[in-house]
Amino acid sequence: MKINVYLHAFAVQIYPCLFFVVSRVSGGYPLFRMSGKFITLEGPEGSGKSTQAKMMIRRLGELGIEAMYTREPGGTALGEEIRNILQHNSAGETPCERAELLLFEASRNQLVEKVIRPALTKGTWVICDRFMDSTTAYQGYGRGLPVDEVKAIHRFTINDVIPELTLLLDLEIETGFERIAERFLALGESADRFEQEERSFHERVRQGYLKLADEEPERFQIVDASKDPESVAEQIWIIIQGLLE
Ligand code: Z5A
Repeated sequence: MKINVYLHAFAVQIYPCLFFVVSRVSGGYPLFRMSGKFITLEGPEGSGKSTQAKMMIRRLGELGIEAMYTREPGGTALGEEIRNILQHNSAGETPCERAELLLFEASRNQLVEKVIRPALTKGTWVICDRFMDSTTAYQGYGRGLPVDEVKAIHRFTINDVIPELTLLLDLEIETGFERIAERFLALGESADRFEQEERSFHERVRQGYLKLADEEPERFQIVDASKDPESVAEQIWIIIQGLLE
């Protein structure tokens, strides 16, 4: 009888109080998100995501904050294999639209469970070069797959590992193409499957990104990526300082 009374008191009074305190402390998110911060970089091709990710990690390091770089598709051994299939048709055939989407999601789930979640749990910041919004922008808005269904698949894939901040490096498509062309010339690279898509595809992707940012202003920050790398880094650093506070 006495045990029942205690159990009842715990269920009705103590547990709700504990839940309230814990969720206040953790900002309403699962506890593992308390320590490391998860930041994603998004944007059209050539917008400077990789360049900025590396500059940001260097600057965080100067403050004694451990931060790691990872990218999509890829970031794990399995993910890098999938990247090869997706970008260079290494399986010998072009994936159908929904198969393409699911390959991106498979690479993502592997990255989430093997790299991102463990790093965040340890308190390491994760700076990810593309994440779920790339799929919404490219496969949803770019290819024309139903955006609501694409977002529902993300929820399954990311399993509660949600970016705290998404930096959208916005840039005119033409400027991005020019930067990539310069890089091809300098490094002797050739265009992958996505880079061969026509201009209108990339324009739909860019507009899709802007729509996503408009829908989730609390997560997205739009950065003008047309400036020189140092000015873009400065815009980003102002946003990061907000996170540090
Ligand atoms: N994709 C998808 O469809 N669905 C998905 O779910 C995911 C991806 C995750 C991945 O290719 C492709 O997969 C991508 C979308 C699709 N394809 N597209 N298009 P990737 O990883 O190889 O490509 P990317 O993510 O677009 O990376 P990128 O082309 O290398 O661009 P970036 O990382 O944004 O830029 P960067 O490497 O930092 O800079 C590019 C060049 O510009 C380089 O020579 C820099 O020195 C130069 N640069 C950088 N910043 C500046 C500034 N500020 N001024 C002038 N020049 C600059």
